[in-house]
Amino acid sequence: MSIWFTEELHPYYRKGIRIKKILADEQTQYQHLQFVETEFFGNAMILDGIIQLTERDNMGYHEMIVHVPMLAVGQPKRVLIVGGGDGGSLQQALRYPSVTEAVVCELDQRVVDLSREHFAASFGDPWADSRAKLIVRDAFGYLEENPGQFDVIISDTTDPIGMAERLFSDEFQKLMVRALVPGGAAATQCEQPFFDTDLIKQIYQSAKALTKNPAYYYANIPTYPGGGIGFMYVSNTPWQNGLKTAYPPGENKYLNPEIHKAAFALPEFFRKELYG
Ligand code: SPD
Repeated sequence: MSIWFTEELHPYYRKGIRIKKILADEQTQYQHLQFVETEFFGNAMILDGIIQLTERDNMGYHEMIVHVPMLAVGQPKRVLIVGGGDGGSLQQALRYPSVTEAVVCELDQRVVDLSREHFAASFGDPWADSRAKLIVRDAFGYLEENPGQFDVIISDTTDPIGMAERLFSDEFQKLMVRALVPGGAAATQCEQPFFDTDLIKQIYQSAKALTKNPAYYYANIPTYPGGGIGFMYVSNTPWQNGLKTAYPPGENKYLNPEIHKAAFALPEFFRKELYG
């Protein structure tokens, strides 16, 4: 027997995946956390009814959110991942031999614990790397206390609902940019052009007021609404610098030079909305 899981992030749009087995289902201090074994996408993590990642299609998300800013910077040493308790971004960031420390600032320890158990086949155990440092707390306070510290910041968050709404605010972007070293780069989870146009415009405007070269880019992820998700690149360093940088050791499953460039090409309706 199999069960359909239906996600309704937007009240006018639904998508579903078929599930073989529920692996974990608990209410943590912060959220409803579920791990399921799906029929096609491997294991998946669901938070408050929204799919966060699956083993089969997470590579587009994690490779793009991590490597675009990392490659632009060139030799990143200190990296901060905001959220990211599942370990997918951490695994990608640790591929760089130049990285001396990768800090993950995650609010919910249970996300880390259960991801270690249910995503081990895909991510190994990046937490066992001596360069990985887990800080279980709200990212705002941590950013406030760490100005000018990071070569790269990855904001690997849930959708802007409830507690996570603040992570899409102007105030957050200011703190994030302040926490970068000069020439550092950030990438933030930045939703879907069709469904979230106004939010993305607002984030772009605030990134533009703070840095010289912000840009929006996109990746295909079948299990996210609309079949994909975008990211805001936030930096004074142009993202194009990364096109000349060699990839770190290890295998890319999504990113290649053509995808890197093409990810910044936007459909005309959205390009006009965003860049005028
Ligand atoms: N609508 C789903 C957006 C999920 C973004 N967060 C993914 C976390 C993966 N590390």
